[in-house]
Amino acid sequence: MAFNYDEYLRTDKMPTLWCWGCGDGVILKSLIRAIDKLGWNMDDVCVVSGIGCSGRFSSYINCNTVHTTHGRTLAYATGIKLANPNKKVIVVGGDGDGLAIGGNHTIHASRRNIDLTYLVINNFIYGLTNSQTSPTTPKGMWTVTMDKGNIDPTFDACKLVEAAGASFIARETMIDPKKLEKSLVKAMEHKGFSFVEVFSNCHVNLGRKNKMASAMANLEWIDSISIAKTKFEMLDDEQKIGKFPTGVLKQDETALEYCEAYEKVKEAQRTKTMVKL
Ligand SMILES: Cc1ncc(C[n+]2csc(CCOP(=O)(O)OP(=O)(O)O)c2C)c(N)n1
Repeated sequence: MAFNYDEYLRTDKMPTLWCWGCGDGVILKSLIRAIDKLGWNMDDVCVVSGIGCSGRFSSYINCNTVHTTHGRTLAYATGIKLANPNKKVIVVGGDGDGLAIGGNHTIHASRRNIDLTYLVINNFIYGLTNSQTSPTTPKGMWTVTMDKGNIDPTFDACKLVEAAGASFIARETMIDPKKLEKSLVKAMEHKGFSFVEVFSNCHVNLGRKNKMASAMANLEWIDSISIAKTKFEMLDDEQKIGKFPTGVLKQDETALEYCEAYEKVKEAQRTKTMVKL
């Protein structure tokens, strides 16, 4: 039987505001199927999103939702989770939202290991505001703010959160929504901070002046820079340049989760002792 997405969507908000061929809808469907697979009750789920095209996730998914300010998703989500440790909190944002204006929150949520799943939709550009350079825009590409070609070095989000201490890290592409769904299931099952970066297309704002103005052309480029982790590891250093490994890149189930650490603070307060970690 066909999967009934409508059960999980605010159908009165359809059609979406996303451009034709945008990856955001495919990613939303992967997220919904992953939640369905886990059998979660939508009353227990909270989706927090920022500002941007990716920010529309909280408008379309039918559960508890918060559409927050640009770059501040993780701050809101941290508060929501600490006050409701039994609820499932999923955060969605763009590369601009999570790596530029919200980059600091991404570092500290990773460091604290709070039990949130953070889905960063990396379309390599500021989509909603029409093509400004983001921290992941490849060098040399046209943007409205660098119309002679981007000179800023490109940023690897997965390496950043690894250095900051995230206990679960995955990277997938919108080209393989089933694989994305599987990684999302693992991320959401993980106890601690799980970071999932998804490469997605924005053929309208990234592609239009970078010779990939169709969704297919943009996805072909994404395919050319993405490579399964096991194959990536077999490449020599020179071959690795400009390529990004996909799949689950890190999974550590032993790190202390932040809500559990906070319970220890409450216990120390009750017993007037120092926290025992
Ligand atoms: C504090 C603040 N600064 C700037 C903006 C304008 N703004 C809205 S969305 C956005 C960037 C969107 O890009 P990204 O986060 O990559 O998400 P996408 O639209 O590509 O999904 C910006 C700069 C804003 N809303 N608030």
